[in-house]
Amino acid sequence: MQSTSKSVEQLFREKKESGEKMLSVLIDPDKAQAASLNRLLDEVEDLADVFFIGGSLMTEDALDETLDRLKSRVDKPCILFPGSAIQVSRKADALLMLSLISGRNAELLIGQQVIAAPRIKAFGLETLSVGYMLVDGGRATTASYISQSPPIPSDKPEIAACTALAGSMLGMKHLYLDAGSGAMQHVPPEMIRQVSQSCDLPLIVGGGIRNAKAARQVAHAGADVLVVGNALEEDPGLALSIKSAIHR
Ligand code: 1GP
Repeated sequence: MQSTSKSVEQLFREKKESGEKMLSVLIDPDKAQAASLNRLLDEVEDLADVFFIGGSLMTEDALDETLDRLKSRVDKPCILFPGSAIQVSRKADALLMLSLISGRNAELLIGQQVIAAPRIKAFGLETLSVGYMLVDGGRATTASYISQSPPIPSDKPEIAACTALAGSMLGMKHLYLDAGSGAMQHVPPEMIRQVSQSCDLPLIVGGGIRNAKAARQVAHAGADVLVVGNALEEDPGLALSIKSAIHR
């Protein structure tokens, strides 16, 4: 890591053990022009615990530039959340080494990781192994379309819990339940509850968390790290209410 001495994995583990919920602000490099990013950071730089950077589909070559802008303003871990092997940058502090365990697309279970691994090693990036699960959030998302994998039905928490358990038995150290960016409904509390009870791993939850009430439900159900993207892009001022809701 560049900006802090503690590893991100250690940070996630310690926060989980202390019960302190974390807020991750998702930055989409395609949408992070200087003015909009600065407007977002004015509101969130003190409230975010970490930043995730990435997206299921990137149409601009803006990853390095976004990280430069971000790191010139914040001293929080900037963590890549890659949709594919091209989303690797030496400028980040760490990378979520995602394996899409809810899907059966070998390319996203292991294929893209094989392609990215040598560059990740050469860059010296910290990697966090993550069992990544897509959950139906009420509409087709870029994540489910691009990954060519059906999401877990939202009323089947037991499928998510069994998938999480298998991921933990395979050695994954973090879990991520994602309803997809812009989801109509966030991951249901019952699914979060069953997954968090199935194994003792830091649990990241995102997709469709649009206000403080939703954030409180998600945190209360057992999420350790809440990821918010769209809602804060649209209204950065929401960060304060979301942060206080998850800390209550
Ligand atoms: C999606 O979890 C993120 O991968 C964030 O989703 O943009 O809907 O907050 P939103």
